[in-house]
Amino acid sequence: MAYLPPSFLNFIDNKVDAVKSFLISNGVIADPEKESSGDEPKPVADARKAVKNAKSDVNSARSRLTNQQSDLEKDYGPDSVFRALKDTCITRDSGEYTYELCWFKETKQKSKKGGSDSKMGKYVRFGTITTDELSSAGEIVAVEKMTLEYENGQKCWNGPARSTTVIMECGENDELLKVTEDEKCVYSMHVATPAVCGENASEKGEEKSEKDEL
Ligand code: MAN
Repeated sequence: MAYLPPSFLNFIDNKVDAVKSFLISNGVIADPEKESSGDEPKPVADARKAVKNAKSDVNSARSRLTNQQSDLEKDYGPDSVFRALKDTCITRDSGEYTYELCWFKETKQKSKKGGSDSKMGKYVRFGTITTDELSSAGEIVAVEKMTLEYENGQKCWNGPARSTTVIMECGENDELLKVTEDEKCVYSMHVATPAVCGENASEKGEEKSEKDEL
């Protein structure tokens, strides 16, 4: 540029400065003086905000996906017939506590006297239990029932982490029939639910014998 007259260079410099301040005042480029104060031009701030929002949308979509994936891995029984019970809870008052069963989630012992709640376990898997029962014909018969196992609840003082076996029988409505503490901090919840009607081996047997009688 040595061959250009200094006055022309000055003229160019002034023009560049004028264009720059025009662009800065219209928010097209960032003002280098303002940059350090953290005061961004509006379009830059807007773009940054949009990126931040998009990132948080991606994160929440990712966490929804993770939740749905772990839900798909959860055991909802044969043909997932129990999935409809998910996110519902039933309760029953018994003695000084209200017991709560949240299907496929957790069981709780809630104090009625203002004491703290005890978590009685988190849902882990299906199981079965065989009990002796008196049949309508007056005979003792072995009845197999489906169970839901809840483990790793609040630790019992001088004992194990609380756990619950939910023993299911066929009934018209979801109902918590009885809660027992079989050993210290090992609980059983007896529940009625339409979800197991026709599922338990014994109930299939009963259906069959009823039909045989007809
Ligand atoms: C609480 C309740 C009882 C349990 C005792 C054990 O009182 O959870 O069911 O037996 O703690 O200390």
